[in-house]
Amino acid sequence: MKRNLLAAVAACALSCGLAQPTLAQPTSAAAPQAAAAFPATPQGATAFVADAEARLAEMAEYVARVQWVRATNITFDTMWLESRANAQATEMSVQLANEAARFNDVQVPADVRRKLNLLRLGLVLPAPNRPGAAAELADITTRLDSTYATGKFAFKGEQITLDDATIKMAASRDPAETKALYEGWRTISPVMRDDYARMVAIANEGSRELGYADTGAMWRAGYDMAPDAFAAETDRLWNQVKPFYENLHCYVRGRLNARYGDAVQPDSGPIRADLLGNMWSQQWGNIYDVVAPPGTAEGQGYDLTELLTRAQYDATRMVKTGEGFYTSLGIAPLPETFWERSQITRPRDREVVCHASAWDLDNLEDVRIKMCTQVNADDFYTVHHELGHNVYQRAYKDQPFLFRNGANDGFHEAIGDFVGLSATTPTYLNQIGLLDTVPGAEEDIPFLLKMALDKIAFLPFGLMVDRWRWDVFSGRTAPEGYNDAWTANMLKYQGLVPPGPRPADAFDPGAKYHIPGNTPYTRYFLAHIYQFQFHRAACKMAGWTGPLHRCSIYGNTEVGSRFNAMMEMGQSRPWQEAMAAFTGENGNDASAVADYFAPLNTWLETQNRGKNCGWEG
Ligand code: X8Z
Ligand code: ZN
Repeated sequence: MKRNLLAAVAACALSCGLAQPTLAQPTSAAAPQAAAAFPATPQGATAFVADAEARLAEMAEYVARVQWVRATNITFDTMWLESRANAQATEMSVQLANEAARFNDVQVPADVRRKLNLLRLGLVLPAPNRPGAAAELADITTRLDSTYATGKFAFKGEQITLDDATIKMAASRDPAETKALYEGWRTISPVMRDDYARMVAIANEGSRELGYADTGAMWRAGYDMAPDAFAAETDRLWNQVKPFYENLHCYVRGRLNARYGDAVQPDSGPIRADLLGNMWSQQWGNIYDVVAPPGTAEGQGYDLTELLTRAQYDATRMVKTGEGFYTSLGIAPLPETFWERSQITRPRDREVVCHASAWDLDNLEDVRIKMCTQVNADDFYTVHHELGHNVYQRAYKDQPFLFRNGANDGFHEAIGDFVGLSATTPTYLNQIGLLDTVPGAEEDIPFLLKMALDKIAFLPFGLMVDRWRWDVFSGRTAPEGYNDAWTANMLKYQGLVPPGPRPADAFDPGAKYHIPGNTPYTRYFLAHIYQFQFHRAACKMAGWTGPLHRCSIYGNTEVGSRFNAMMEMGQSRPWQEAMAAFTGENGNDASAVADYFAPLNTWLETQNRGKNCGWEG
């Protein structure tokens, strides 16, 4: 995850996780003095921004450390502390955002103008400027996040956690079992619904005071283009890749039908969501064995989970291996404190937030990850993903505080995913000794199918989460309709249905981390486009002329230094310039996704010939 400016000052690093910090020391008397100290002149604006950056930096570190303590040890007291720290930070951020408006009509240097704008965009959930609002909002967000993190449910007579359920969901091929897991995990979230509705109301009040129509409009404003243009841009990208998703959906549906029969999965209409090997059906790679090309038996000649287990990897070795990829690009090794202070596995003796995240505690060198790493293919990917956040954070640490962030939030999510595209190639797995031989061209379709199950299947999920939230924030979806709207989005975008009717009190969105965690999600949709743009450009730079899915940039320091140059820019320039700096392209472009998967798309079309693809809804 990536941090938002003020708000998150903390930083949690990026995105994921945190509850959303905000900044600052509470300082009651500061506001009235601001106008006098910083007159509405160019010099006043410059001094105001410098002062804001200093205050925010201090608050950010304070909040990040409190958040870290809560996220790695959830108790009544750590929740109390985090809630208080977040409230202070939100108050500071809101105050600075409002004060920034005094310079709207003052002619200021471009970087000062950019920072003034960023001050207004820094919060994920702004509180209105009335006593008690920030505290109430902070209580709710800490409670929501902690409820998710500590959720457990009964399965076969045992109380299980999400970690356990994730592993079972990946491995189970028994539809009664996957249904029980799907429904069981969703029993943790009905209790969140009223809190969520109240949170939406408060944050919308705060967003309106900052001049936005609602909180969703504020989120869409962070992309160096008009918010409506950004929404239209996500539609355009989705339309570019949708035919491909429909081909994959059609093929997978047919294979599930062959495996489970008409009573479980008909060969028409939507797919049953619990059959896809993932609690939210967001990545489907875990059911590769079920959908492997007919005639190839288990298809792809290796299973990464098996290779890691056979080579006796443990969690720390997975992280060390991830670090090794980055250092091979010429990027500095992680600081010693990373190893001393990170949470790499789930502690046995306390409640923690297991959803993976990367943190930047002091906005300088104190970077860490917080994971409950398991030795499997999913976490091999996640390790590279999280380290990408840390690498980005260190690359932009010399920027002024307000520019220490990703070019946009999709960039932050795309760094590690881009590296992961090389780090999952058979060539690389062979180089690091995990795979004995590099398979030939006969493995191309199996390999691409496996990748598509994760990367293409993700696209509609990456879009639908915030489509739901945008409607919630705008009021188009009222609290009574929260669950139905979520289910309707699953059908509309993903072509999926739950395994059975949902109970009247269901709040299924609350069972996905980023909803109670308040992490905007469109960033991951963007990252699933950007990582292919980065990969295509990097492979070209490396002189690679073969198929993109076989390209690995491992060990290429020239690519590494050009990538680092883009990362060093942080958020100092519009993201389009950062994109151009590395790829020579100046916009979002899904053609790189099409290029990467082209052979598979052709293959899927042949497999689907004569079928009635698609679904109603
Ligand atoms: O939340 C994450 C990362 C942390 S930023 C583990 N991801 C999304 C998710 O799990 O839903 C990475 C891919 C999508
Ligand atoms: Zn991330």
